[in-house]
Amino acid sequence: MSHIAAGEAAADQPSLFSPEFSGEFAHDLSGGLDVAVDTDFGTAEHIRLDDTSWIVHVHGWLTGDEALMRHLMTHAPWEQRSRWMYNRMVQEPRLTAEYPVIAEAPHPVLHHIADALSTRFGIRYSRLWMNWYRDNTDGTGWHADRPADKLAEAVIPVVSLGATRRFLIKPDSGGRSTVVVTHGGDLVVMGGRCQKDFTHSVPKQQIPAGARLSLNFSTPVPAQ
Ligand SMILES: O=C(O)CCC(=O)C(=O)O
Repeated sequence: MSHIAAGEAAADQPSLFSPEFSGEFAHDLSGGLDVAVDTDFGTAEHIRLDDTSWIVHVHGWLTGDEALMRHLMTHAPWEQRSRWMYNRMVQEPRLTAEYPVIAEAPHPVLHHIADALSTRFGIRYSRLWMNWYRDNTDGTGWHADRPADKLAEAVIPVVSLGATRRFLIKPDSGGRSTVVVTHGGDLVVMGGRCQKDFTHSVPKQQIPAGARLSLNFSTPVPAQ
């Protein structure tokens, strides 16, 4: 793992949702939640995985993550999903909720988080799926994200709310995992060929952890 660049904290930067922001978004976009994002991405840490794959870890990108987490826990359409594992159906060790069309998500804060990410990365993020890791015994196994794994390259932003967890990514061809420790409010962006040449996971762990939500933004179909 090599760090290409590390930005400085941008605590004083006005953000899309902050009351001091005096631009065209000065009206309340947060829908009553005390949530803000750093539209300068000032705390971005760039992690180069190989020549064609990268991660950007933006520390504390979103403030007010606990308030947003509580709101989503109460209002999002959470499901307990099951899947076949070998020859039996097992419950996934997490809850999942999806907004296939973010524009239809009930809370405006989600639209504006998507807009901030779309502006930054030049990709129209119109779809959101969310994971709720109830505690340290929940997790996500090694996988690449669909449908982004059909593309040669993709840029997938994931916002963490709540408890600190470990996000791991490793080359398909073998080799060591890169560990990114995500705190509530952090943004982790997987870019380049991460969905082609790497798999990622959020492992279950022995160390106790409270609830964590991850907000995963994507495009509806693979863009050409
Ligand atoms: O929770 C995370 O940080 C990643 C989630 C993920 O990889 C997925 O849902 O596909």
